[in-house]
Amino acid sequence: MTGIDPRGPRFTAAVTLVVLAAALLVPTPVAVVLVAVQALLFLVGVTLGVQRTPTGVVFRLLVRPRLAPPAGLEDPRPPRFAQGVGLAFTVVALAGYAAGADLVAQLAVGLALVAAVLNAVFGLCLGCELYLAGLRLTRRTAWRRRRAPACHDDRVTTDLAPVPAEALLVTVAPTGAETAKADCPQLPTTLEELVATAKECEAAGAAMIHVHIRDDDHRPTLDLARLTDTVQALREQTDLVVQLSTGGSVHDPLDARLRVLDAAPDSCSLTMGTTNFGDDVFSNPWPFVRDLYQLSQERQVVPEFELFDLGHVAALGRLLDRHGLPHGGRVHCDFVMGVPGGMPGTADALVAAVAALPPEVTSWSATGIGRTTLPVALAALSKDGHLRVGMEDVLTIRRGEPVASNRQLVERAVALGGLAQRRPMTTTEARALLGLGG
Ligand code: KMH
Ligand code: ZN
Repeated sequence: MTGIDPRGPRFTAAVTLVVLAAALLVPTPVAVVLVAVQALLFLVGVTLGVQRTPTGVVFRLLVRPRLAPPAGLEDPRPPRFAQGVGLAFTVVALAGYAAGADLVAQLAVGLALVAAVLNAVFGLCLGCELYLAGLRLTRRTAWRRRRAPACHDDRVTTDLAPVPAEALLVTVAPTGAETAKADCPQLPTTLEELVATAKECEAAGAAMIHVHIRDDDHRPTLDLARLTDTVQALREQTDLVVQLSTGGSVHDPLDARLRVLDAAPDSCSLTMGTTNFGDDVFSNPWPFVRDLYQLSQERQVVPEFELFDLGHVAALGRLLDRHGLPHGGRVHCDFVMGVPGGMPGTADALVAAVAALPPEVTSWSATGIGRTTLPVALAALSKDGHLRVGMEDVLTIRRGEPVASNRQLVERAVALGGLAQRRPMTTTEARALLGLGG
């Protein structure tokens, strides 16, 4: 789904305002013609989308080129629904005129006019609000009806192949940006090491890889050429879903983190707010979150929303409300728990966070940092969630014993999943889960 410039529907509403206001001022025979024309315009909006109405086309060809780029793009479905509401009012008006009930007709035109004024003048689209309210209501009902409230497929987009509930997505986060190679020589920091790890982890049951890269001195980098080479190498040598980190390290500037999408990964991480990160701050101000999200929509990169705190869960709801669904129509998020400064890595915190997820969410995974890795994994499985594991998040396999390899962590996640009667998801299923077409 491609987003649209929100000023287009507003322009269309302004034209509607003029047509409907005129219909209230002219004699009935002329009013009937005007309302019929407006009904036809609404019909086009419903069938083809508001951006393809004659006014939408005029906006795109003549108005938009004279304006600054939009602050963001919007989901075209709510305004399309609003066109349907407008159509209903104009049909009622035409029926009123036909029945000689001019007052009823004028009332219907008047109500449609009020909606057009609110949209054109104040940017408030009542039909869109109605659409979103309906969406929330139906999804909440579906959510409650589900035996397992956790994840999977049928709440948002029923047009994509469902993924069996027993399939467990295992994401491997093999490197991270916060551990030094000198402290952990088995950390994969070169491209060769990363690809070797990725292949091993895929064979062990991982279906997605969350990638941070390092420079020749093993330090975190967001160098675009390296990122592009990494995506290409992972695509050539594995079938894993390739997710690039846009979090980078706590020291990376926001503009460099935005540029990560230039490497065209399948997926990108997208953290929903700022978090204290030990002694540092992992900065994610709202404008950055919004810009990164809109860029992901434009570039058709599927985001994984990283949620370090309960406030991030609320922010995700706000983002989806304001800017629509991600590319692909699925909403996948990952709880990163136990970061010093974020939510604790406990079953209680996970239950609270899952309960607060917006209804648009179609799947989620969880990872616990350090010693919270096992409690979080077990709690996630008990809530039918998916798992992220890897040396980005934990460096010991048990108390006092360093992790030997990422494969070891993936194998453990697969074994835990097996106890919960979940089998590792294939990469094809992972693509379906995440809304990665093809
Ligand atoms: N390295 C952390 C500060 C992400 O990859 O998107 C941020 C992080 C999140 O790892
Ligand atoms: Zn990361």
